[in-house]
Amino acid sequence: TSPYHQTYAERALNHENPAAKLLLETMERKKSNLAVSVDVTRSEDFLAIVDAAGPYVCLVKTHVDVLEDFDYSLVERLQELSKRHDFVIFEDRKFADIGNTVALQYSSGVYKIANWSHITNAHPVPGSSIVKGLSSVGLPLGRGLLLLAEMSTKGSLATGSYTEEAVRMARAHRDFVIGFIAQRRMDGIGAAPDEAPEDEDFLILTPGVGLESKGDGMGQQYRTPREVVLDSGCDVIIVGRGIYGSEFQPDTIAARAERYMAEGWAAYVERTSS
Ligand code: 5BU
Repeated sequence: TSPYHQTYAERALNHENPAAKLLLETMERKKSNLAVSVDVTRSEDFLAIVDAAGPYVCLVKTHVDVLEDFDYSLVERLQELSKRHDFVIFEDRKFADIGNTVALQYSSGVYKIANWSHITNAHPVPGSSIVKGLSSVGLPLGRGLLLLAEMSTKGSLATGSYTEEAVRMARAHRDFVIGFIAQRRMDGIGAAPDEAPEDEDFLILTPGVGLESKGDGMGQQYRTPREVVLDSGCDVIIVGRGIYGSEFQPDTIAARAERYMAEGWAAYVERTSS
């Protein structure tokens, strides 16, 4: 059976990479394929949102560079919440430079992302040297990388042969590349029929998910959890403003997160039982 029909628990056994295993096991344990994306500028709001949504999510996706009062102690508090609520951490850094530079950006600077983020991501645009650079830092730490094979935005250039090349790049680095940011399953894409490994199982994490709106007026496009998980076969739904809105009110955040979690899980149950 293909990963589309397999349970997250079954798929956890197919993965050697510790970050991929941890994510799949967390999804199964919490019965959640929901990730919350927290794009706010104040650490206090950031932590309040993570704390409110934490019980309902398998993963928290960060953009730590938008925090105007960032201090490294924020990382420790995020890690505490990650233990308390049992979620994986994904810094959505979208690395895009030469191997040597991304290795420095990943390990060093103010954020030291590799120290605390189980998963990060990269644009395949520089070629496979970007994976080499990042894996030199991340692999010894048990981290995992997602390649940006597609984007959710209107007019995205990551389509067609670019997407196919991203999948080939991942296939060549399966110890570190655990999957993709994409809008659909990538199994077998870009491979001749006899080329795609039988046991190919990439995780698909998908932003651009919302129940209330179709877009944000700045190019973002939203689909529902059901469209993303059931119709397109993605594994993790990533929801930002659909959960935390503009008021950052803990009860509302918890209620919205619970709703997205329920919808995402129902779509997964339907998919794995079909
Ligand atoms: P939203 O508030 O649910 O629209 O936030 C979506 C998040 O996902 C935001 O952090 C983006 O940076 C991120 N994102 C995206 O929206 N679309 C993409 O294709 C990629 C990332 Br890659």
